[in-house]
Amino acid sequence: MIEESMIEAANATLEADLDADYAGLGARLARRGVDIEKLTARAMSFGVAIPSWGTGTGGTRFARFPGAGEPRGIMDKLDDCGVIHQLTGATPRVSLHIPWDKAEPALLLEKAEQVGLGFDAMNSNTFQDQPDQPKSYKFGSLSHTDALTRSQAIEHNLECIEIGEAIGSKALTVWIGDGSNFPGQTSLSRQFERYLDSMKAIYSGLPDDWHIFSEHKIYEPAFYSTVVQDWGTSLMTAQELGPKAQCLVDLGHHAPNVNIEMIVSRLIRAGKLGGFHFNDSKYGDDDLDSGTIEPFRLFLVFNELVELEDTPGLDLAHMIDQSHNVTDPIESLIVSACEIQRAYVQASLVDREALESYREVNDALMAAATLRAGFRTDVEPILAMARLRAGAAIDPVACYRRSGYRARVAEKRPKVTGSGGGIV
Ligand SMILES: [Mn+2]
Repeated sequence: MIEESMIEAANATLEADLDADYAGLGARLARRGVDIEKLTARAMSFGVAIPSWGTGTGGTRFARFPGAGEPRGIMDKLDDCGVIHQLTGATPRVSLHIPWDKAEPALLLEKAEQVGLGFDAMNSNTFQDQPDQPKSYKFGSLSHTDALTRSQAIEHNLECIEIGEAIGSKALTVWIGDGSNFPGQTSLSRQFERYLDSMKAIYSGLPDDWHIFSEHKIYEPAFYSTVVQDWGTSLMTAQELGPKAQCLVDLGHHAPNVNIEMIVSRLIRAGKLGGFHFNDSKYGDDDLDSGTIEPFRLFLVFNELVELEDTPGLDLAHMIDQSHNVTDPIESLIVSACEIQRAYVQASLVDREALESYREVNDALMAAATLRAGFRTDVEPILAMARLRAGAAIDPVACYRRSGYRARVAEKRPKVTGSGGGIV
């Protein structure tokens, strides 16, 4: 972790400027009838979970180029996640992936407490073969033609729930790589039936206060068809399973230009939106950092969430899921958490009353302008003030670089040489 005194010293040099910027923005917002303190309180209440796997350098199927001080295992990952939360004040929980993060639950809890974190949704992995597993997932897992392979995948998911229960998690996210690479290779309908049957078996092992999230993805690793390819299939799954089943929307898992904010709106209408995996993409699921390519789309997603935030039962799991191939993962996760929080705050300052009145009289131009006024507002002083008040860093990346954390852990963590990549 980073010394508190170091964060305080870094903040001390920036505080006067921040106060001036905050006061200026506060005055501008007041003229629009917006109370800056309410926005700052909202920023402080916002949290997004860090994916444990995001703390390692990601890769493509071509290569992976690990950086210095790569985490050796879950305990190192939790250290890194602790630093991200320490500096941003916006990432209070970690989402684990099993079996990658398997460890004694008592030790996980002890470490999480040490670094000031809790646990978010659990993630199962039936898209890879583990060294000791009897059945291969080469041709699928939960939807495999072979009953024993399906059972093995179901058992693994039940084990993820068991581990999650021991560490205070309340949800399981299921994403499968099942699909096909050739037309005719599989029965599209029977494969889906087998998937549903397997999901029902997992659902029956779900504790009462848990949720199961089905995560859709348009393609890859299967390149012709994917069993849970879009939100329609995900919604059908969630509806068929029951009230504890919901859909998880990973922003990168859609075709380019798909209107994701509409999917968000529809899933909330159906009472089936469970959470998000935030990231960004240019072409396909290339897992770029949140807010780097299409910040306006991120804002529009949050606009739906804020507009519908009083919907009964809406309780979303916000998680990041992206691949950091060319940056220090800690820096990317810091910036991404702040970008996600930024979109939330920008969406929160949209004048909803005005927007609604323009909609009612079909004033498309002013409705769009009202929405854009939120997106165009530079809310950085609000985010920085939220961090300062939470004891985090006004400028988290600068503070992180000055701390020398990466060089320090690199001394303890052995150098990892390049290897074939792969990230979900
Ligand atoms: Mn995902």
